Amino acid sequence: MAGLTPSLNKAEFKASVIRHLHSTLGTDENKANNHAWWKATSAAVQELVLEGLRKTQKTHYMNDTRAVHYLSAEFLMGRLLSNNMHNFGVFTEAEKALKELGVNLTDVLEEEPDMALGNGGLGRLAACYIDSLATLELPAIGYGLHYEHGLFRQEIQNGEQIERPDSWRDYGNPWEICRPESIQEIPLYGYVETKYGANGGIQKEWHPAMIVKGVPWDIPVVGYSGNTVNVLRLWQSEASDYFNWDVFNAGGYVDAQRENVQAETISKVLYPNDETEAGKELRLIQQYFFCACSLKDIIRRYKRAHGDDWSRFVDQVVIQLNDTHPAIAIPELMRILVDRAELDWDSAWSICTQVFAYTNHTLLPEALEKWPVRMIEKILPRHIEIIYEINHRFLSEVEKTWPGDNAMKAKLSIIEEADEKMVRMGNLSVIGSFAVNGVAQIHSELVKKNLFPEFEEMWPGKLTNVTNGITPRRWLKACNPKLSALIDKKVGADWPLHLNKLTGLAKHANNKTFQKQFMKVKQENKIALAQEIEALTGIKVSTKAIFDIQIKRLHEYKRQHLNLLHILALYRRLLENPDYDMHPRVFIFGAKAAPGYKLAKDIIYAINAVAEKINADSRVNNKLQVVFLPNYRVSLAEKMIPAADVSEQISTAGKEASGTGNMKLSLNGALTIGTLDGANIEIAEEVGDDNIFIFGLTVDEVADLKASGYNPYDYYYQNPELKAVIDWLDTDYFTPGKPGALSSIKHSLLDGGDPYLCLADFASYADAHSRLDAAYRDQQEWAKMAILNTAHMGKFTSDRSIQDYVENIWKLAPCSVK
Ligand code: RUG
Repeated sequence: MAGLTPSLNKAEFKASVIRHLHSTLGTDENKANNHAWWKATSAAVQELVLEGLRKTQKTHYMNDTRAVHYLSAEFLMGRLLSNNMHNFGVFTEAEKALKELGVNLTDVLEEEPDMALGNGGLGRLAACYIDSLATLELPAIGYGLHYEHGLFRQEIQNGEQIERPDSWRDYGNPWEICRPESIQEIPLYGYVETKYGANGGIQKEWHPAMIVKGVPWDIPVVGYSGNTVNVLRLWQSEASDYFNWDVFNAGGYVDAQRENVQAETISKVLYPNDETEAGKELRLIQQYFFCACSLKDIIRRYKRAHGDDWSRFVDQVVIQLNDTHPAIAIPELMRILVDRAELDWDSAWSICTQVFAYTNHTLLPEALEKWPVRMIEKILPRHIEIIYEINHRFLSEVEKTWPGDNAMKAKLSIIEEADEKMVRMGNLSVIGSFAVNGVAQIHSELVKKNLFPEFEEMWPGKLTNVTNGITPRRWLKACNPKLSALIDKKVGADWPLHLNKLTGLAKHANNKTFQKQFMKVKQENKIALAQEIEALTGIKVSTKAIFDIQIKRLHEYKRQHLNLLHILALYRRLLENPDYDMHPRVFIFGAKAAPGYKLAKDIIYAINAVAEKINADSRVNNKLQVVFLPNYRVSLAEKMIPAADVSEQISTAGKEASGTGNMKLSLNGALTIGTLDGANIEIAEEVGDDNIFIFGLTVDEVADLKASGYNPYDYYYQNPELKAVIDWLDTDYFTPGKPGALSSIKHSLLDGGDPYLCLADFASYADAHSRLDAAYRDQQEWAKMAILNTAHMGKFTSDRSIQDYVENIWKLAPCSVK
């Protein structure tokens, strides 16, 4: 039953923390505050981490391992101390050691700022994947950007979202290590010179107008059991010395400063977009910067073992492109191989197309990246030539497949011939990769059927599926210690490594004692969350109520406003009939909106306005409460998820590629109310139709309804309750003295055409909520359903996803580190 053997016992841990308090921080036990204890505890753990890192790197080098290089513009790591302690098996020893020192570990953990170098699902997925890669002892490096400011901190003022800068390293970050010995220099702008060799061959030389330095910061990634410690390498931009001195010597001190600022701006901020195109020159430079640094790093490491012999490159290196954000790596590798290594085009292209694989995370047209040709031409003049050459050769393949079909060429071309010529990064990624995957079964089917059907025809088998997953170490073991302890007793303590073992809980689902234990844990987690809610918002919620949680980025397709319409309907029913029969419910939201996304911010404002009104209305308060928790982030998710009774996964069918919050909530025993979208479909398959509340239109029904001319007014006029709640938004009931403050939502739902079909799904959604309410009344039945959710989530461990990548795409072998 025992978990991992701790690598330090209590006494050793205590001694190490005190040593660091004295000699790393220059303070002592009497003076230290929680922040100092956090730093000293982290330093004690970092000693274990660095030892593991050194051994891992040596082992990988000695074995000349093939490795995956995971390129991602986002890594949403959250906090690392608790995770690293769990992975080394020292959490309990540390807790006891600190207790003896009069220090509470929970308070110490709260000192750590979240590493929020990502927006949402995509960035958190990357973090789960590097956790699993290390746990499965696979040689891997994550590559990304060392943003000075991660995702903005959200404050709510008078109901509105206010964005504040995030400063995650203001007081130093105990985990990261700067590696000046591996600095790279990255060219930008300038022009391309064409040279003709004696044998008539053409040589291209890029004369950049600017060089920036890429400084690597390594964050060690500790696998569960602590054997393998891989690295997440994040690039920070700095002005290159030689460039500054040139300008400076020419008398341009101010200009030199300007160049400094420009260079440092590259890694300054994470673009706060999720699924919308930033459309900024700086964003393209960010993408190129981290890809170019990473490729140079990959090639440096390869050359250390293989010199200039490129023949083994494809055996040693696989590069996963996390979305199209790193797609510029494809022409960059071609540039290196053709212009610098002087390989012929075909050999270079053969290498490229055996090295890159691409993950698509969305079908939303606005999220499929395109860059103006003119912008790439200006920033990366050689790359635009290479992109044209790739395209030219690709279009002759299209000509062979569909002779004379110019419409087909226009559709598949990397270049979109619009008023403003654009480079389609999705097409470039598919053409330059040997494998392309979607992130859930239905999503991958839609990628094949709707997004890239012609590519599927040209290259059958290239498009595939890897359903997303989540690390059970962070998302159950660490965040829900009470449930974890209960599970340990039933199925043994090794489920964090073998999540399918949770099926062993199923046979206890009808056992009344186990049901009581399971629900007791849920209740204690709800009490803890209620305390957090009160601390953050001042709202006292009833812990007897159903905790109904929707946590994710704010987007129309995720339909937080559908949830809100239903809350309004419940409120109205309660006002009309004070005896309206419903189990008390607390609706809890957490969501950030992209700062420029007006309607998303209006929805946040509406949720807060409605919450304020309802929470202050004593007529309904024993039945209905609404909470919007500010600054939703990984560490807040870790507190909310264990306390959820209900998980809202209500996107319009076909719009959510996968979702991963759906997996985390269900794993922690929440019941899903959801559409047949993304991974909800696979969750339903696993937990069974009786243990999930499915509602709404299917993907095909959505398509049919849209094709037949969807008119939201049809639903508005047919459903008096729906009409009443929508009209309510137009009054000043929720925003006294400010009529019209919530009208933008009504407008988008009616005159705006309701693009995400909230009205079409409303009745079915409300009905599913009634079923859910009825089910909750039978506590034994509910407990059984909750247990079966936890029991059947084995498929969704990120270890399984990584294993799928390894077997079907990367062809990697583990390398055990002793
Ligand atoms: O919206 C998707 C989620 O459905 C998915 O679970 C997640 C990880 O695959 O990626 C999200 N996503 C997609 N974030 N950004 C994009 C488009 O760039």
